[in-house]
Amino acid sequence: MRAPRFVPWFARFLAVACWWLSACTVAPVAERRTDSLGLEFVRIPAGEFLMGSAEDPKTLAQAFPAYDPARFAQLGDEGPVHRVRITRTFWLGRHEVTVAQFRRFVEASGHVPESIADGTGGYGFNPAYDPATSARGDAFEGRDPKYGWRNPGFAQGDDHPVVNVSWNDAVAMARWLSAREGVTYRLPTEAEWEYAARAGTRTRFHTGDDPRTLLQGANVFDQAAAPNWPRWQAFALDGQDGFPFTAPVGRFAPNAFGLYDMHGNVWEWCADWHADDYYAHSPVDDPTGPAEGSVRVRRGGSWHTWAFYARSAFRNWNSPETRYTLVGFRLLREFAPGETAARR
Ligand SMILES: [Ca+2]
Ligand SMILES: [Ca+2]
Repeated sequence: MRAPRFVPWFARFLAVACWWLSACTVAPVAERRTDSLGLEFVRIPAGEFLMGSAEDPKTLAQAFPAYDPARFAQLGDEGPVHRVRITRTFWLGRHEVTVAQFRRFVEASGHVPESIADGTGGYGFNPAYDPATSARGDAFEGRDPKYGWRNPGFAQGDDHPVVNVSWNDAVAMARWLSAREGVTYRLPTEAEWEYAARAGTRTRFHTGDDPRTLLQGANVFDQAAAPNWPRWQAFALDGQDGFPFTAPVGRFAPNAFGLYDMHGNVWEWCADWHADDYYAHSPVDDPTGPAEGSVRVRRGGSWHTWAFYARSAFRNWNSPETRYTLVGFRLLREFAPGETAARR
């Protein structure tokens, strides 16, 4: 008996419909909230991950041939790789804190940023400045009162990440927001930061192992930035990310948690003191860093950072009063707007 003519047609229709439905299936949209200052937060679920890196210097030297191999023997604080459990869901800034958001904080709170309060200013880009002429070889001119969060020596729009802000300034903003919103704002711990940056990945960057993958996901030291520092041309990313200085937040692809600029744009202050040997004895659950120290951790690299130092595992640090053209922050909120402990 002859099969009804509509069967093949219907089968084809079903196949096309299934393909269309699957093509339309996208990754779940990250749950987001916005607070009264306009800061957006992304819900980061509790979970566990492997923190740190155990890559051997030979492998790194092959992957980053322009670098002096001695650099790869200086990464002891990235190990040992160890399991960390983040036991509480938290909300992390979708973006780095912007110039406009920091200005609103300063204007509403009366906080005087440290670069102004101590009178010594910040750092800035001056094309006429030669790092070789400075005692420390600083890449930027400073400290100088003409530089600060309002003026890093290059143009910044309101939607760029604020720079020249100290760890103390970042904590002051978190405390002010905590009082204003009635919930806890703070800097992320180093463990929360790396957990959030990796978003389930074990690769050097959340975009992959190859530094060139950063072109899709980060504003780092690239061919757009290199002409301003020709001595470091060899370390510039092989490609154009389009930004010789800071970029507006959120211009590159987010990671799997929906967070932007975890690599590059600006270094981000973390809550912790830094210690080289901390990973060897840190607790599994919610590590918060050494009880005391002299320098605070910063993470993720910046618009001026060579790709190698923008890796998820890389740890850097400065004294809490440091202010620099490359360092900003993102805030963590322990509860979403309107959320209570009972509902969490
Ligand atoms: Ca760049
Ligand atoms: Ca960043």
